[in-house]
Amino acid sequence: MDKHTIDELATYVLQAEREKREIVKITDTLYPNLTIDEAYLVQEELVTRKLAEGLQIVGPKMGITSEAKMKQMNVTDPIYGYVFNNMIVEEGAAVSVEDYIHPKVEPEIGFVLARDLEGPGVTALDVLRATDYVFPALEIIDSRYENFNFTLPDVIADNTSAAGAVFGTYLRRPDELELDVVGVTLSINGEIQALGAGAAVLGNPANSVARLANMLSKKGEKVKAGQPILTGGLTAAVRLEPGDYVQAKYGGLGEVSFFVK
Ligand code: OOG
Ligand code: MG
Repeated sequence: MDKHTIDELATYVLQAEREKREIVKITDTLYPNLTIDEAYLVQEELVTRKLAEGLQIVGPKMGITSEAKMKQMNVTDPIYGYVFNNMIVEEGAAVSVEDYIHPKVEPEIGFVLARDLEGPGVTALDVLRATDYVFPALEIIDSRYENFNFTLPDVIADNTSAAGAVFGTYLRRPDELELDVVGVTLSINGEIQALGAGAAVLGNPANSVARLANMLSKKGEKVKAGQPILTGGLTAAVRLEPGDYVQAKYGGLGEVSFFVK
């Protein structure tokens, strides 16, 4: 794929994000044969441009790591993208639906590492030993594509629908919990909309961080100490509406919430 096409596709997706409007997915007509590797080149270009605008990467995110998400999105492999500083929502704060296209929310378990992890060959055990703490999180996703309908290359090129993140402040050492059996409920205005457990994410969310390290190693990159890492939705994502009070509660890992107006 030539540089001109990479630039064109990055512009296509970035403009939709900026103008908060849906676009037809890339693989429909613009570039039907987009491969996964090419899609990551488009994502890299998009990240480079955001950095050039003065935005900062807060941390990486994994996506499509659970059966619930694979089924909901009709795609089958984990992917990664990046959360930027302008996407951060304070715990307990309010977001406006007008700042998004068709936002959804999903509960996740976050990790912060005490030391860098470099693949290949990183295991869940390596991750747990390198982890400083885990924390509860809510991710706001907002695919730029019509009806949240996309193929794997499309969603990779769209920075994996990244749009918002609320990081809870309840921190736990990973050995204080059995992460696979940490339960979670996602409720809106007090009504449970979805529920799950840590094992929904590749058997254990630590596997998701290992997978990230191993995927990044193909580009000569590593998972960095100190950055919050989102390991992927534990449940299917739920559409946000004005008036929503969104709360995720975890077994042994506290809770995290925000409002929608
Ligand atoms: C893609 C983003 C997936 C997750 O946690 O699975 C993701 C999407 O569903 O739009 O963030
Ligand atoms: Mg997610």
